[in-house]
Parts: sequence; structure tokens; C-alpha cells
Amino acid sequence: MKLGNSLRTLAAAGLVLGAVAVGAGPASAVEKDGVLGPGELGLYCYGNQQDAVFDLYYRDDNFANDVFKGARICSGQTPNDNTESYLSKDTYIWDVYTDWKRLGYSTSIYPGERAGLTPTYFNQLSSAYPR
Ligand SMILES: [Ca+2]
Ligand SMILES: [Ca+2]
Repeated sequence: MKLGNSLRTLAAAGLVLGAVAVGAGPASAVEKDGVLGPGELGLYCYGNQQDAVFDLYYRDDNFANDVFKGARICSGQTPNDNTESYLSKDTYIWDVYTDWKRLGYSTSIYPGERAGLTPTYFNQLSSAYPR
């Protein structure tokens, strides 16, 4: 009886949380879900913004502990040293680096910018920080 009540309470709490998540709507991006949403920087596995995207909302100081999501060729692979192009849907400038924790070479990606990574950064990025 007590267990049953506890489970019902948990279920009710889950429903409330679910309703809040749905109510938040499409304006709230979920980072690292494989879908580039508003406020996110997208780093793509292939050139020309093709195949899987590593979508960042917050800083990430080490890409090596992440994987591309979704059902693309690169899905399941690490984005570390494995991105060739980008698209920013963020309103902040991002600084990206060729090694973890702001080490290595650095370049900046501006709001709305879409391009291929140049040779120094092509398949080399390992950390990223919004300003
Ligand atoms: Ca996302
Ligand atoms: Ca990471």
C-alpha cells in the first residue's frame, strides 16, 4: 500500500515535469541532441554543414567525452578532431580551440556564421567557449 502510494506520487511528479518540458516549446534548445536549435553552435562531421552535428549551447572543454547523436554516418563517433564545418545559431561569439581546455590554436565563430573549417582547424577542434 505504501509502495503503491509512493509510485503514484512519483508518477504524478513525472507527469508534471513532462508537462513543463512540453510547455517550454521549441524555443528552448537541448544541447548535444543532434539537432541544431536557437542559441546553439553546430559543428558538423562533414563539410558544407552535412551529416551529424555536435550542437553546443554551453562551453565544452573536452569534445573527447562526447558522441554525435542521431542516425547519421558519424553518429556514435566522437566530435573530437572530427568536425569539418559549422553553423552558428547563437547570438554570442564562440571561441574554438584545437586542443582541450583552450589549448592549441584558436579561432572565433560569429553569430549566424556558416563556413567550412580552414586547414588548421579542419578535423582538429577539441574545445569551445561562448563569450
Ligand atoms: Ca540541440
Ligand atoms: Ca565534452
